[in-house]
Amino acid sequence: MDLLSMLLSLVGVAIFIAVIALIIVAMSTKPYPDLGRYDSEKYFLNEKQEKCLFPSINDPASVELSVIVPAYNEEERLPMMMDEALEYLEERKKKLKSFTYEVIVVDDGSKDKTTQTAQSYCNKYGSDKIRVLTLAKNRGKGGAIRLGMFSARGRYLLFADADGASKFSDFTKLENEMKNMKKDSSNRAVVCGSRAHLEEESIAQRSFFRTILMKGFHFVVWFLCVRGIKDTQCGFKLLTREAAVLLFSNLHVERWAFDVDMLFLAQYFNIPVGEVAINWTEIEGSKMVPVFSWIQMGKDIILIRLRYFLGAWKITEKSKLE
Ligand SMILES: Nc1nc2c(ncn2[C@@H]2O[C@H](COP(=O)(O)OP(=O)(O)O)[C@@H](O)[C@H]2O)c(=O)[nH]1
Ligand SMILES: [Mg+2]
Repeated sequence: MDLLSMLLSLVGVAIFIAVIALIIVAMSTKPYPDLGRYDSEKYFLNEKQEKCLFPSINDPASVELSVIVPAYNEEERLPMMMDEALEYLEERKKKLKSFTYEVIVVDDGSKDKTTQTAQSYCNKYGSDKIRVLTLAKNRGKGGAIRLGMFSARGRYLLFADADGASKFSDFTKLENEMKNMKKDSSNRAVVCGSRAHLEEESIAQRSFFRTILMKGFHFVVWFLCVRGIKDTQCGFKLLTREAAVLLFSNLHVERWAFDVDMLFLAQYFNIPVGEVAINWTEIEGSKMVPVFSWIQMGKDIILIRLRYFLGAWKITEKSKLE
């Protein structure tokens, strides 16, 4: 066999393997996300420890702002974040009586006392303001935020990390952008907090290897999924109720890469997306396992593109949940 025919047969084998891999990806994929919840996840405890049913995102909004806090083993980091957020929200309410809010802490199957810690805030402030959604099974950050959003009453929905890495008062920056930006004809829009302006500084603090990984990650996201957003991963994002129901009922990724899936869907639906620089402090105790989580996210992002491209993941326009 000469060199050319050997090369040709190698290419043939590679194509064959790639096709088989694509077929396996397509066939092993569930077309629609699992939006179900266990019975116990439909209720919260009020300040009298009575069981109450969460409302649905299909109901009309009845408060101005819902803050969704995904929390996994956060008994230690959560109090600082809650204190800061509540100081801001209460201050604002004092100034403007018509301002109404709720905070929903979603305990994503924690093994520590996250639920009890969060419930103590409900006992103090009342369940009109603070609610705890305790998931029976760990879903991942995206899955937890989804269920929090589906239980929320806000006209606007913000999600914020439990470790208080973002300065809560920067919410006003997101809110101003949201109020000024053009929504689509169904009042859908998303505003992302952004740490892109801090990149230079973080490169100075990071090892060369982590910088390469970060740049590589940005490139893969840009190349395959989301363009025009500098920081897709920031855990501080504001959505209109109409955007939240459509995006989160189509979201397929429940783990770290869920932001990329959410923004990919926003671009698919032509939902306007804004980005605003915010303050950010890295807080000790990150749950991301450096290299492992990055590889997992990279794999998820390649699969997002592939699965939507193959039609293995379906997207629906209907914006109400069953
Ligand atoms: N729901 C859920 N949230 C998680 C999980 N792991 C981390 N989080 C939350 O995601 C947010 C950011 O997590 P963190 O560990 O600070 O990540 P980092 O800031 O990106 O390094 C926090 O609110 C965590 O509680 C998880 O498995 N499930
Ligand atoms: Mg953090």
